[in-house]
Amino acid sequence: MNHEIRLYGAGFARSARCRWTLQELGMDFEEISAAKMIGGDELREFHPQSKVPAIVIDGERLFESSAICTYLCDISPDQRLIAASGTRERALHDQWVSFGLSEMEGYLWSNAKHTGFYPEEKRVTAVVERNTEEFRKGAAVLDNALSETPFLVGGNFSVTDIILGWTVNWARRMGHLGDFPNLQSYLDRLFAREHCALNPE
Ligand SMILES: N[C@@H](CCC(=O)N[C@@H](CS)C(=O)NCC(=O)O)C(=O)O
Repeated sequence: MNHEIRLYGAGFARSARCRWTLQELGMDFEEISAAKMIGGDELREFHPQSKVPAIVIDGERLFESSAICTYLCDISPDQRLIAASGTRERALHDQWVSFGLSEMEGYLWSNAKHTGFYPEEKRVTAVVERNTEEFRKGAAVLDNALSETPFLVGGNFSVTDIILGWTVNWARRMGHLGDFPNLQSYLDRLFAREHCALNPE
């Protein structure tokens, strides 16, 4: 079934997860380059915090990159980029997405705020140190999981890897992968994919 899809995105931002998912699924879509719209009222119509990504699918709005990617896969079951709801594999998808966003990405995001996004007077160095410790605990769990399998669910590439791969690549770009060789080789496998949308720098 064809869908009318409009993605509000910005380069390598989290919207890259959605672009990559759409391309893996072979879905047609229009991407609005929304970097300059962030924080403004026009984008707020599609995202309550006026952030990217936001998407409009057949006239219905959705935000949060992991929810968007998961939904796109659910409406394209023939592409087998996600397991069906109620299966063990789907539970593992939910597990790793929750884990990656709460135990890893949240700390990276807070670090980005305390090292750059916030004005100097709001930045707290001690928060960055604690965040980094907590991030490393999460990264160690993922690194250990990837010592036994090339991809996170069922040994095959899936949308779970698109979502977690973005987080791991952000960690690499912030210099946090030194002690986690399995995360680095995981990224190598992701970068080798034709539609990989991760920032290579
Ligand atoms: N949890 C959200 C995060 C969205 C988000 O923070 N997007 C960033 C770009 S990667 C953004 O628009 N930031 C602008 C801001 O925070 O003002 C998701 O995964 O979609």
